[in-house]
Amino acid sequence: MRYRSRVWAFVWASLCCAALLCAGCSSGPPEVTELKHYPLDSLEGVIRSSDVELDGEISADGGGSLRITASEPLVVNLFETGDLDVENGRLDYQARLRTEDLEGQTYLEMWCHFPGIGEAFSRGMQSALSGSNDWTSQEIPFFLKEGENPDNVKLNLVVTGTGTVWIDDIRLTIAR
Ligand SMILES: [Ca+2]
Repeated sequence: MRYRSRVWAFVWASLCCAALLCAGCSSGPPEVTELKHYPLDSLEGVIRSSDVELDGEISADGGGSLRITASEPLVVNLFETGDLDVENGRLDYQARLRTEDLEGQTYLEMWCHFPGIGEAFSRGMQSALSGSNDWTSQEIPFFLKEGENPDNVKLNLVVTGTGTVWIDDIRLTIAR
């Protein structure tokens, strides 16, 4: 009897493991969908017009970039997406950044607005750049729970000091 109960315990444990593995298999890797792409080959759609200009010479994608010359700390409001029908996933704001003689830091910032709730932000302070850097890829996530469906997302660039920052090839994706 004792032996049999051990066997059953083993069979039961094996079944549980198999069920867990299957659950892992069926969910698979997250599916990534591109919601917005702003190549910044022109100033079209860029919200903030002061302190920013198109740079046709220096770019990450070969088609021009946006150059920000900061003489004081500033938040550059680049784009607003308007209503997006997404929830229950990870929003990622991606961009290429380059800096020259930056005193202070620069990083990406994203604000998500939810109807009837308000705004919440995500900031890339942990991967902030300062000084001089060639093009680097930056990415900040915002985790949307089920039912959290933003009616606007603001894509900003924060500069906490003075210097020159280039931004290029902005994308907003969702992984779910
Ligand atoms: Ca570009």
